[in-house]
Amino acid sequence: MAVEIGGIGHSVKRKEDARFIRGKGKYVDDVKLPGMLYMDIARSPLAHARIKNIDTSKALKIPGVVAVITGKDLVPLNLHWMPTLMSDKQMVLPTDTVLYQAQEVAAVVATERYIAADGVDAIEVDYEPLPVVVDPIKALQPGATIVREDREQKDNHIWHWEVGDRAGTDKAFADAEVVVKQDLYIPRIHVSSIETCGIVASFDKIEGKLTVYMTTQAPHAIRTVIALVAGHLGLAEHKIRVISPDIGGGFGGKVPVYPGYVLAIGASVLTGVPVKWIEDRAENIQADSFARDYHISAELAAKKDGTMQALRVKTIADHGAFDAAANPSKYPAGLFHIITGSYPFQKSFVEVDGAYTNKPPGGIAYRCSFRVTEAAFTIERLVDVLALEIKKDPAELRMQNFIPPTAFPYKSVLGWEYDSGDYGRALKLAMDTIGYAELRKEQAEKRKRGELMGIGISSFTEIVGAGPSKDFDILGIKMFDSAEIRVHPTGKVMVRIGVKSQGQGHETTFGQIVAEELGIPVADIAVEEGDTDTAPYGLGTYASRSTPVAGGATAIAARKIREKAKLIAAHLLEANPDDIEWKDYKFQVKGVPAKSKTMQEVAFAAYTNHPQGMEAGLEAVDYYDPPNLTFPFGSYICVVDIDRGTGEVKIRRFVAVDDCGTIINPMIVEGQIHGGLTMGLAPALYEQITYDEQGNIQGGTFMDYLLPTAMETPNWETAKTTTPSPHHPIGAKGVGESATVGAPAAIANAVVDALAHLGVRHIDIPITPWKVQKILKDNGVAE
Ligand code: MCN
Ligand code: CUN
Repeated sequence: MAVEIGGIGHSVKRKEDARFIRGKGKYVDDVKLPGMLYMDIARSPLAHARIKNIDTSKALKIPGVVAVITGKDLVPLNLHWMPTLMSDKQMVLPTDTVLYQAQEVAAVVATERYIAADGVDAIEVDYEPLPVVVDPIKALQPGATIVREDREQKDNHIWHWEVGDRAGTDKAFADAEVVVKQDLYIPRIHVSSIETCGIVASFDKIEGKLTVYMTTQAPHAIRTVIALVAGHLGLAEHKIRVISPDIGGGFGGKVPVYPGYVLAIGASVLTGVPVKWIEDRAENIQADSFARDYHISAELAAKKDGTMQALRVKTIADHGAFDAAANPSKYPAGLFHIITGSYPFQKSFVEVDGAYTNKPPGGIAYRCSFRVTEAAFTIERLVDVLALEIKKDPAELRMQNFIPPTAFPYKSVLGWEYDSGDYGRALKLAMDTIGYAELRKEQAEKRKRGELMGIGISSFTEIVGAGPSKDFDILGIKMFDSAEIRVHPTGKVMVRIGVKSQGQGHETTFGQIVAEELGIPVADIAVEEGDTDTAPYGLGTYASRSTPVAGGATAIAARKIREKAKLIAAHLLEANPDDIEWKDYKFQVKGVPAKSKTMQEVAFAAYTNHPQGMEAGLEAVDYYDPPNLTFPFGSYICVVDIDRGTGEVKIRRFVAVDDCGTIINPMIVEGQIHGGLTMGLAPALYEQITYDEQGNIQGGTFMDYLLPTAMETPNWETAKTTTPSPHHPIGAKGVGESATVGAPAAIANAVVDALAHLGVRHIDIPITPWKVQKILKDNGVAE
């Protein structure tokens, strides 16, 4: 019975894969509308320059070029600047100054994609170079080149944010028996989704209606923002339809609004013809928002026996030229204050300062619900630094300090209330699975022979599922989420939700939630997302919030349907509703299993034979505002071998134990973890974007920006524990980012562990062969 339903806990095959693996997905670039024009964008070769003149005459002479748009053209429309999600503003097109390399300078609209590109090549811009500042620490010093001359404040400081008890923490440090300190740089990296960003904007001049197909993770929020920003041009919210079709990976990179989107919409409104803009790969990696770029200085105070007492963290956040990060309004540094992690610190203080530099906007939440990756990496690295300092096994040190399972719900010193957890169980399972004790013995023997082997642990705590709406909003729009369920007369179901999959499998898993609640086979349930004309209002998919928030809405909406269905069942069974129970996916008269009705029978009756006085139909809507976030966690153990000749790090084994509460679809969760682990491996060993002194990007192509391929990716071994969330309607926590958050520290800790006997305490990621080989050479152990 249960197998046929395909409810919660079943590895139902992904419905969406039927089209994806046949190449039949429908992405933005598959949208082709009659008369459609194509847009391409001219970009600045310089990181900071005055624009003396833009000559568009040659471009306009190219046959097929319809229009060239510059900043000056946008001024009368008041569209040359746009608000960012972080209450900053960002240039759509510059009128006089460019602030980073690859910034948009002009747009060309043409009858063909390649003619638009020729038009871009023919635009002549006269630049006068200005001094460049790329280092946020230098940017904050007095006398530094000012990036944002448009601001009243004449320096590069964006904001200061702090949380915790400064004086109490200072005192705890002054009194501490042991203090360890570590500076860490978590480099700028870039989301590299298979699909780049794109839009087809189609403005119908007669109806006054704008339809936008767009690679966005949050279609409803985009609709509202368009209405707020372009309302003065006559675009009202009921005449704006945003459709987020299939998306080839978002990972946080498709949350912000990029100038290209605005330009394509503007071009369609002006021409009355559909306009398509599809970013190319180089534009995507060079100009779109970046992640991380945190300069952290962290200190941990403890007793001699290893009892952790206090944490003190100071950070400089490089946001590039505009603060276009996608954080909830209240938290400019995201949820960085989850940094106390899995440990019951008594005192903590965290401060972050944002800085402008001549670089593209940074600070997006790349697979890390708002700076959680930075936080988890810092604390899990710091715990290992402490272990080295007091000469204690890092597993033992963690076990000694973990917040005990009996302490949940646990209120952290920096203000979070962790819903549930059992950290010791997860670490023990990881240790047993990998054979930790044996590995330590092997390592000791190898060390005697001069061989380099390391074991690294990361026991992270995640924080996902924004809302609750009292604390979480974007530009004032509260973070709740929604579901609307309609049961048709023949017992088939349509589910519409306010979030939007970018590959996470929502069509399958949200169907499974409804299947479980209504006893209708998952095959009979269609799930639709991403069309603002049909889906209920929601805040979209990021921060692993779909399951915690829209998942809650889906379960509750289904339960509302079941409540009504019960009354109809009682009517059909000629019984008192109080005598009806929901059992084995059916309504039964208590104690008389033979007298029962299925949900399908009830659905038919809802339209053909419903009780007198009751409304016909069987549908429900729920807007769910979660009481709290969910706190998934895990323990990862990584074993590395290091080649003394090349400095290459080889991951021999990697065991990942994850706990995301109740699991809806184990196969999908495992897939999320595999993908997430590879995205954690990437910054640990390979990926980094750097800039030279002139602000030229050094990692602007996949020749220089190293994505791990199947060759570099080890065989991930996964296992799980299940600690349900006590407040979530089905006990589920989010999981989409856990592995990316947890993996980098396990890998870095393993490498440091392999080299610890040489006096190594820390290596900044990415840990490249070059960095390792230098350590080996400096210590005379290179082969
Ligand atoms: N799931 C489950 N049981 C749970 C938790 C989740 O079966 N206890 C399932 C969900 O139903 C969903 C998937 O796992 O099908 C991920 O769920 P969730 O953790 O709620 O995350 P979201 O759906 O909100 O996805 C967002 C998350 C984020 S923020 C990034 S970044 C990321 C990630 O998902 N981007 C992805 N995974 C991605 N996977 C793909 N293929 N593409 C992306 O762009
Ligand atoms: Cu943290 S990236 Mo995801 O939130 O889209």
